[in-house]
Amino acid sequence: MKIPFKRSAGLAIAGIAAIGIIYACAGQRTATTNLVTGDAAAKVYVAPGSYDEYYAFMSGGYSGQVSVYGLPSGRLLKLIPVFSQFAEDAYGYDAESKPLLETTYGFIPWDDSHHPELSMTDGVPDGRWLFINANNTPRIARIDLTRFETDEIIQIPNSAGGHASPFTTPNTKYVVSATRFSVPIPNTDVPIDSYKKSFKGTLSFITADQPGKMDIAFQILMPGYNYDLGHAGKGPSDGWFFFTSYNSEQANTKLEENASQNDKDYIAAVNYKRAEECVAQGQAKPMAVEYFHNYVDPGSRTAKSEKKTSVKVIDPVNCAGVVYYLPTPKSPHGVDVDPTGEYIVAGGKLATVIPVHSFTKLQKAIADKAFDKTVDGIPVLKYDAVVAGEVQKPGLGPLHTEFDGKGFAYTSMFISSEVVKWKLGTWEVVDRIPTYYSIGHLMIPGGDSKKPWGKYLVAMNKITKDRYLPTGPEMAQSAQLIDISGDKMKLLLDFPTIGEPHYAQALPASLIKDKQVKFHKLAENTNPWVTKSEADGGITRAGKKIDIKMIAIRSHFAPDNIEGVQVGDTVNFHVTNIEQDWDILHGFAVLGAQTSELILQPGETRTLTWIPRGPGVYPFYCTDFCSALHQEMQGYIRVSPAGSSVKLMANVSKKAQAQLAEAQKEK
Ligand code: K7E
Ligand code: CUA
Repeated sequence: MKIPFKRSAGLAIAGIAAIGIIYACAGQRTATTNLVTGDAAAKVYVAPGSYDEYYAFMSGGYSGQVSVYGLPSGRLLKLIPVFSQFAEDAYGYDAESKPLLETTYGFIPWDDSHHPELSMTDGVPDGRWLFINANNTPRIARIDLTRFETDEIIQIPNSAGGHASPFTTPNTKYVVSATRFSVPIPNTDVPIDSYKKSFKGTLSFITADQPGKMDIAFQILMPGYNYDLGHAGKGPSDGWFFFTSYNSEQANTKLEENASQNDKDYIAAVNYKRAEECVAQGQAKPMAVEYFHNYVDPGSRTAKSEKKTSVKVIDPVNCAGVVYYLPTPKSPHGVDVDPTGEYIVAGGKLATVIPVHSFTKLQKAIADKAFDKTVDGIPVLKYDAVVAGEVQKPGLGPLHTEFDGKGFAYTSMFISSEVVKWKLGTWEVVDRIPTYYSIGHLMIPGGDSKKPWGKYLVAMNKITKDRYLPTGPEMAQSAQLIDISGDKMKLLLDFPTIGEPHYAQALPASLIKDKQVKFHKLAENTNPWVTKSEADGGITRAGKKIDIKMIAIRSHFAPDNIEGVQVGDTVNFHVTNIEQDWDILHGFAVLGAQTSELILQPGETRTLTWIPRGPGVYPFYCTDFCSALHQEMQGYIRVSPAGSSVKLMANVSKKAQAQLAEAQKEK
């Protein structure tokens, strides 16, 4: 589970060194305990009933989900399902949410997610949405932060491995996605060793500022390298986007060796305003492709899928000035832009320095045509013409950098297992702190934005080993909270995480907490199967399809006795929770159900599909402890043999019958 990351990152050689260091660290437990200073406990203590200061959104990595933690306590607040089915709330199981996971490859129940990204206004996280990428089958999801729910997923065509994603532009006009794996475009049956000739990369810009309407604005066709990470420019560099690439060797086998030959790979600097011009001038060619766009209709809370059939593709040969390459040592991983927008920091994971490019110098180098060569229409700038400086002897295996807004940068060092603090402009290392163990990403709330809230840093570590009570061969991955408010970094807290949190973003809780939806208004529920009162419940048959409309309220279902179902029927329970009160949920489960249970938020309708296998009487019940009479919240459904003469029947209460009669009289 952790090994493939090292391999894919080309860190095999590094990995050997890392193991040595891991064991070295593991042998120094006393020393690590002493790293925690006296007031650490007070700094992370959030008294019962009090709130945390920040929401932190962590990717689940191979779990495909997002988990939400409070900082500084490290308390887990919620798990938001995104790219994987989730039994706790029937995400990806019930009829309403399943279409979110549709792709051109069919229904995908599990993916790998890496980078949560908050929406921004003027380069600062604004608390509207969180985006996250699916890495394996490239997609981008939008999570609405008034409900902490996935509302939209768009698939990225002409792409394989959506890793450099979904980094946002300063006003969330675009989120991006780049191919990690180059592939034949369009993908077709060719020999793998025709890589250099037939394989290409793409950089995709996806419009993101309209909920429910994400679309691919354009793609840029790139040389067949591996595109790894990205970040938007800001301030003076607003309008530009930077992507790291490795494998400029264009190896198609044994990359750990063959893609580590060149002294320098590239950062692709994309002028996306120029790309927009080329699209407007008709220089982007429409290409026939298929991809899905899935989104939740707000009234019915039901996901819909639409298939799209074309994208606009820009070839840099036909759009001069759209992309430049910045030579960057050596197989760079992260690329991070400082709060001023002037410095572009690369994590050259096999490099001995941290190279920093200057946006001002980049502009001058373009004006001066300080080019080494051109690759597929893309000018390669001279390293000396664009580099602002190099952080010397930072440690081993620099991966990712974030900023505190006070002139300092913090870089994660995978191999030497530490966070290194250095000064922008002078490039001197000013502090370092060990992490336990093998840090990947690090995160400062707002730390990739124009205005970081530079009080805490969270280290996300790949290896946990001896940090917690052992739990067999697999340990939870570990995050560490570090106080960065002073000159010296101070370790405050370890907390376990869910899946592998490649990255996280955080923002002050005040930006989100007062905007929460507390329940869905029943009057606004437009689900075709909504049941708004007991009198509306009932059963209908259409051929072998049975639809049961049912309400749930403390502490009963109505109807709760159902007959007339036959073996061979498919039964849809459409259950509406008619509560109009915060946090009053009901559940629904029926004996022998082959999918998940249902969990119903107040005011919403969800559907469980059940295929009874034999005659009998099957109980159903509420799975969420909702009241003192929760255990009374139950019912029965009778199933008869095929062809039976038992009549369709769904009981409703006397009160509901009276209401029904009254309503009919009025008609
Ligand atoms: Cu470095 Cu996928 Cu951002 Cu993991 S990636 S560490
Ligand atoms: Cu409804 Cu328990």
